[in-house]
Amino acid sequence: MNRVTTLQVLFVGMLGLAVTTTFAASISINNPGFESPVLTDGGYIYSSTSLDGGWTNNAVNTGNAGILNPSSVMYPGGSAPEGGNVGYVYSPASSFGYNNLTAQVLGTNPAAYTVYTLTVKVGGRLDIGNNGYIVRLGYGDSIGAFTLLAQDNNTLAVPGGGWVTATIVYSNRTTIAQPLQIQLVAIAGSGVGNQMNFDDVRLDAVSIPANTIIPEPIPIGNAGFETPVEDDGSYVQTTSASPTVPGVWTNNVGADANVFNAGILNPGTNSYPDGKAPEGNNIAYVYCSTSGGNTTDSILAQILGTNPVINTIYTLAVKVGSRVDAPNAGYIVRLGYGDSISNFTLLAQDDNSLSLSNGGWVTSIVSYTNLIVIDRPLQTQLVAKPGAGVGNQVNFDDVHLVCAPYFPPGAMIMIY
Ligand SMILES: [Ca+2]
Ligand SMILES: [Ca+2]
Ligand SMILES: [Ca+2]
Ligand SMILES: [Ca+2]
Repeated sequence: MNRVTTLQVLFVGMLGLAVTTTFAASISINNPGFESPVLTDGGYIYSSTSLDGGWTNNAVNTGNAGILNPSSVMYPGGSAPEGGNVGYVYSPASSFGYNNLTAQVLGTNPAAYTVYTLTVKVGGRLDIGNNGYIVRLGYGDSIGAFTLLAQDNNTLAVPGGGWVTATIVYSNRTTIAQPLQIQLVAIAGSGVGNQMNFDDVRLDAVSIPANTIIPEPIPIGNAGFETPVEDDGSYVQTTSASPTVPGVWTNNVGADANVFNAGILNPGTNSYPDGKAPEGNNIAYVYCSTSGGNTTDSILAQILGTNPVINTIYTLAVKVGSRVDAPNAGYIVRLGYGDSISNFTLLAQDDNSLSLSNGGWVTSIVSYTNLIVIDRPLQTQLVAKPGAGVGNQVNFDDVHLVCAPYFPPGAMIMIY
């Protein structure tokens, strides 16, 4: 029997779950609150390899992860968010640039058309500093054989002596014949005793209809500007000898007098509250000061590895920020195509539609529905407009591009 139906484009994932759900099933996690073994207040265990209850370390530094019953020196009242114990991961100065972690391989494989929600409590001790966290959901039967599905790379500021809840939502399209794996990471820092704590790990799964259209991410190199690793307050900039930002970003240095018009920065407390990036530890800066010789827009661009596909909706999302200690004259986020900055055809842009507040971040979203064949690569451009004032710049972070099939209004799709 033939059946005629209309498919609807449902943006799940980046734009949130837009389908009616039935119920969430919890996926079993061993020792999810690190309550085994029972420890006295202030007590801890550690291991260079495995911990009680299924957690395994990457074992680069002996003792880099363990289980802890925090004392009142570490957290107010010596309490944990759940039970009495928490997990800890330690990434000391000696491992700067290398992040230690603890991981658990679960007994369940990723299922098709399933939305996974992972929540983890993340804490920072009062008596020891931290350089941020990463919570990862992926698959693979060992730490060395891990494939990332989604992560929260230090998007939340963790207060000393306090806890936040990291939440990852991932919509999975196809069955994967390897087990789910959770990784809890402490980002290495130059501080002594650099450590993150974790607790109350939960993973829920919800089935969604098998005709749900889940947008596909388009790979963007160095999308969070985390390469190279920079210490707090330090940066790398372009030079006349190397007119590109590390990774695959390129600037328009040939277009104006100032070659130092873009770079990568780990913001210090002088430029953003808590010295925090929206994602990870680094951000991009694009600098366009008329006092520095810039008279045209400064552009940081990436030419992507795919051409625009016909009948496809593209959605680009970029965090845009303004430093406390530097002026800005506005930003532009562009989606287009072309194999160089000068050979660029605009498809859609956000030309400074959001107001930037000093020390704050907004999310610029650019959407474009492509209905024609284009035989040149997609390109994204992050722009700072020229302005007076020393240090005139805009900052960018966490660049995401997804695509989904477009069905014209009223399109009838034959399903047999
Ligand atoms: Ca606990
Ligand atoms: Ca305690
Ligand atoms: Ca970043
Ligand atoms: Ca910082």
